[in-house]
Amino acid sequence: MSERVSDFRSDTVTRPTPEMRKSMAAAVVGDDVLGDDPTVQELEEKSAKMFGKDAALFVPSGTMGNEMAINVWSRPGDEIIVEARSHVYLYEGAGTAVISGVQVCPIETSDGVMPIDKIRASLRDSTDIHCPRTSLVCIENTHNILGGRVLPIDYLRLLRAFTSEHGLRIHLDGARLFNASCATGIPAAEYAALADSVMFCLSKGLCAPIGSMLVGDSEFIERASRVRKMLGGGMRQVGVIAAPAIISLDSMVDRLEFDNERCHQIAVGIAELPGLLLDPKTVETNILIAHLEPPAPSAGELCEALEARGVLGLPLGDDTVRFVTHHDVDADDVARLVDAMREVLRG
Ligand code: TLP
Repeated sequence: MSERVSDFRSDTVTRPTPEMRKSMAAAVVGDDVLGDDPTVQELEEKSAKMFGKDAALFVPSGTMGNEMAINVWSRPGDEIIVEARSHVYLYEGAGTAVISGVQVCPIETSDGVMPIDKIRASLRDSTDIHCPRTSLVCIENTHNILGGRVLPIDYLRLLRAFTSEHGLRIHLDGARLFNASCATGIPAAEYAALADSVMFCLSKGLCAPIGSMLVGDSEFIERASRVRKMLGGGMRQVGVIAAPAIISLDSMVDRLEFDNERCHQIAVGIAELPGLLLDPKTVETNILIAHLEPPAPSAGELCEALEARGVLGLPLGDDTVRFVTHHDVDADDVARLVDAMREVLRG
């Protein structure tokens, strides 16, 4: 294997920039559990403002932020509606069941957009003693495992009207919401206005080393902060990691458009290869999911062959592979990935 590695496994692999490292050393800190850390306060105020919400809470991970929101919006024995390939359903260790005691009702889609009719048909009759109460709809924008798809704003408006009519809450897993904003030009606050709570990640394309934010109204954040403490997510002199996160919000958001563009270039470069099922039109942001069929090798074998050429991708099962663009891959890395894919798949 050559020395340089082009790592497309995830945007979570991004490292803090030199400016972020400096900010960590210089950060003014205090005990955040006691409400004393000015750097965390600055990050929370900035986040709330960007998302047009009352308040925000710094949390150690996106997973914890999602699970905290689910816990606040539901009671044990409730049912929540989730997309069938969403992160909260597939990749949070059944935290919904373990932490909040809720049952999930997954809805299958090809693009993350759960049809309102299907949601309506999934609502449970809470007046019937046999049924759980439906309390929450979780959405994911962009949708990771369905290939970084952006949920259309018109759909989100319809969903909001529907949930208001039925007394349901909406939690938005916006781990990569800024990638959606860059793709559509729609500000994060406009998306956030159509949800009761939003989680977004600082440690993915925005390059911060650790952390995510949960935003919502004051009462929600007050309740969420109790849940964070219960889960062991109350952190002390955490200004050292809030400082680079502030740089993320100030200077890493707009550049996500390059990641989106590069991902599209990869899609165009590899779409015609034998055994690859991929429509470049569906690659809207920084995640590319391609399905494989003969004569292509399995996803595991493909990733091994790529690794031998200094390129990393992520196999998702036997017949699906994921490539994610981010701050730490440039145009040369993109060319390397496309060349390596051509070499391997054309045999
Ligand atoms: N996603 C990771 C893996 O866990 C799959 C990745 O490499 O993409 N929501 C969404 C939509 C996510 O993609 C992720 C992480 C999370 C939540 C959780 O964030 P963290 O890793 O901070 O807990």
